[in-house]
Amino acid sequence: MSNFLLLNGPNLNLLGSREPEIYGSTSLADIENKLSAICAAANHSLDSFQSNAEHDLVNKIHEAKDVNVNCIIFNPGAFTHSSIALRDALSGINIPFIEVHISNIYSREDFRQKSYLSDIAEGVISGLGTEGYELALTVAMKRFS
Ligand code: CA2
Repeated sequence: MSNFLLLNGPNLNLLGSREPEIYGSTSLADIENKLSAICAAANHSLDSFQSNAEHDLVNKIHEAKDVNVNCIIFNPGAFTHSSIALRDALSGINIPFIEVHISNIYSREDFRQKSYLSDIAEGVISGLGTEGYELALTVAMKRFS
């Protein structure tokens, strides 16, 4: 049995309620439930956490080490483009993570095209909608179980 962590950053609690043309109509709860079901069927566990606060995300990343998380599936939201603190937290724990973006950050504004995390991620999924989370989990279960 392996432990996975689904981590979502700022404003992703709004998924499904606004801007469906960019982020789709699936809610964060739908995504969390789907990934939990996939994990349960494979006898793995999934912890899901969303926060709008950078320090809560940093603390959750630190905690992942204590509870032996095998892989983190992380959509850092807008912190992708600004947060050295999240980068340092992820660098410090030595747990693989997969960066997920619902939208294609490379087809959007210039400021979204810089990620402070991508070069230390196992890989990045961007632009495949909310299915990107499931794709990340599929790979995480194969590689990090
Ligand atoms: O495409 C992604 O998943 C992003 O990480 C989403 C972030 C954005 O800042 C990144 O550049 C790309 C924004 C999340 C905001 O989510 C909302 C969802 C519904 C309604 C409003 C915002």
